[in-house]
Amino acid sequence: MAIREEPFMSEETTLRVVQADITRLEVDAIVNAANRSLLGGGGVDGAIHRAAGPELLAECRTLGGCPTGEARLTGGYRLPARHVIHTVGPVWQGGEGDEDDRLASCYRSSLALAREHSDRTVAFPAISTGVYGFPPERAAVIAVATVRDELDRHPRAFDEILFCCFDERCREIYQRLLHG
Ligand code: AR6
Repeated sequence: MAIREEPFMSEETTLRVVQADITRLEVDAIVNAANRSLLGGGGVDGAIHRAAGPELLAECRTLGGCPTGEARLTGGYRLPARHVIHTVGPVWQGGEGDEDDRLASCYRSSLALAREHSDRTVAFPAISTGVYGFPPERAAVIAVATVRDELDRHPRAFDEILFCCFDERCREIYQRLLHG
């Protein structure tokens, strides 16, 4: 799949939108939109487990799951990425169930783990916007605002944050949010 790149320079860190299969990205860490079992599933989770190989599932089994809004880090195994940061997004329930805060927490928790492990380039999928049904535009606003806020708090922690979109619509949304 062709990768389209839309760089946006913040003061210290580049924010970039790419339309790509996240399993192909040569970054320090990719984020996985997992479920609370951390034992694999469909969507981006399934693609990451297929590309990383069975060693990833073996490591995930040792973690004992992950609550919604938190994150856990594993190796990347056969992926180009050194680490996979597994985070569990909220299932969309109409917006009345704290979904916005839980989604923001996924981005914050993932970046906190990346910092701890010196991962300076990190790629996020559009967490919760597939099987979990979160409206894509609303999710992207939260993703961009939360990442920008974290970069303000930790201005030298990262070289590049990528928002990895699987489809054109997602890419357009992020492009608009980043470029105004
Ligand atoms: N690369 C980048 N993005 C992708 C890829 C890929 N290879 N494949 C899908 N997407 P989803 P969720 C996009 O459903 O909504 C799993 O079964 C997809 O187009 O993967 O958080 C887990 O185990 C969408 O924009 O994650 C959980 O049970 C985005 O990734 C559940 O799904 C997220 O879609 C999590 O649901």
